[in-house]
Amino acid sequence: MVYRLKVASPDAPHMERFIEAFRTIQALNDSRGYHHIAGFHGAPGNFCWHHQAARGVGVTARMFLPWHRAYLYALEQALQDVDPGVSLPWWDWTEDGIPPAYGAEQIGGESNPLHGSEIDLTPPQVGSPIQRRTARRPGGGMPVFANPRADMDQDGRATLAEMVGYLIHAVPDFETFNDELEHVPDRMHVWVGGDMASVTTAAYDPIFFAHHCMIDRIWYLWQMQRDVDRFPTALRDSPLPPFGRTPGQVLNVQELGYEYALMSAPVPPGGSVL
Ligand SMILES: [Cu+2]
Repeated sequence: MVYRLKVASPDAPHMERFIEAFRTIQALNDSRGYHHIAGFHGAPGNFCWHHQAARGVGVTARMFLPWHRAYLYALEQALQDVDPGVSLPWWDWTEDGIPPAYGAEQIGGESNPLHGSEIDLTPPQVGSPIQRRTARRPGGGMPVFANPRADMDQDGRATLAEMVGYLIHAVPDFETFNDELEHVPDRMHVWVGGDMASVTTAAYDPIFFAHHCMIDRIWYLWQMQRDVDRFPTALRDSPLPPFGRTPGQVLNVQELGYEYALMSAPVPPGGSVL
């Protein structure tokens, strides 16, 4: 069992370990490598589910959470091939903008693998070639705010922390939880900007996985408040390509060999703010 911990400074022991494993798989050019896995989400694989739809699949279904859980797990498995004790960290964007571990261009005199990665996509994978390093424009893509929390305030809506607390504590049914939660990543993708703002390239930015790890943790905390099996029965055995798993097989994270360390991560207080 590994514990997924919060993103911390690059010299924290779990971050050093994660960064080293990440550097290793980023350098692999085969199916064990970061670029291959990054290609599942948008181009060239286009397997991801958002807002009950996946490209190339003519079915409407709430597969967003299980698909992204299986996706994070695939990356974690690739990292664990390098270092069996490594786990994915989660970025608590209710507290921080881009964390230094992801924002720094260099760490300890070496290039920081979490800062970005090379994209190399050519037709027919994409309409026109994308061959460059990933980029971010934090606060771009919408009026500039100091942090994502301020962005939510501007709309007269909840802060991100309030919204997360509300979702975990006050929304009992999976359908509402899923649909409300999906608005949060949309906002964060736009706030990070650059490649994160496009489904086609988002997963090539390493921060994608720290962001979705936070989403997965919110789902886990929601499950812990209720029961892990609260998921539409009709979707339980649907395939989640390309992972060879079903939603029913990813509901219980302990069965996948990981957990979120609750003690290091106080759950935001509940609220009825939406
Ligand atoms: Cu996605």
